[in-house]
Amino acid sequence: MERKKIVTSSFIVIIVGITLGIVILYQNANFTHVDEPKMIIKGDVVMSTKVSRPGCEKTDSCYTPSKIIIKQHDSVTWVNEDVAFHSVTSGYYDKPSGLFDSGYLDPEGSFTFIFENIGTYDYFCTLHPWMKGQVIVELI
Ligand SMILES: [Cu+2]
Repeated sequence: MERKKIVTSSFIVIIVGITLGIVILYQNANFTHVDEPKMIIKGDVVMSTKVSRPGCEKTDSCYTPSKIIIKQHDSVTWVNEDVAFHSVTSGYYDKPSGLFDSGYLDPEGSFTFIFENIGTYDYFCTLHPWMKGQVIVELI
């Protein structure tokens, strides 16, 4: 009889252990899910990862797309999907035009500008001279 008791107790301990294990696993899985970063804003132009190092200019992919064509009075939203700071600044690296400047954009940060006049607008990143892009604004 004593042996049966031990077997039953062991069985109960094992079942409780497995149940606890499943509960802990489930909680961890849930926690990981909640903790995942979410990109809420969808950008027209994206600064993707690793553009803070030279190289993206070779494939014209520092800003993606590097050239965007819009209609007059439309806006463009840039989203920083990199882990480094970037900016969206009108003009050229040594010659900002002063029309727009996002300042330093945090990772996941975004910047929107409405283009009221037709024309071709070059822009760059104040932190990374190789990062260049262009907005072309056409008549409606
Ligand atoms: Cu940059």
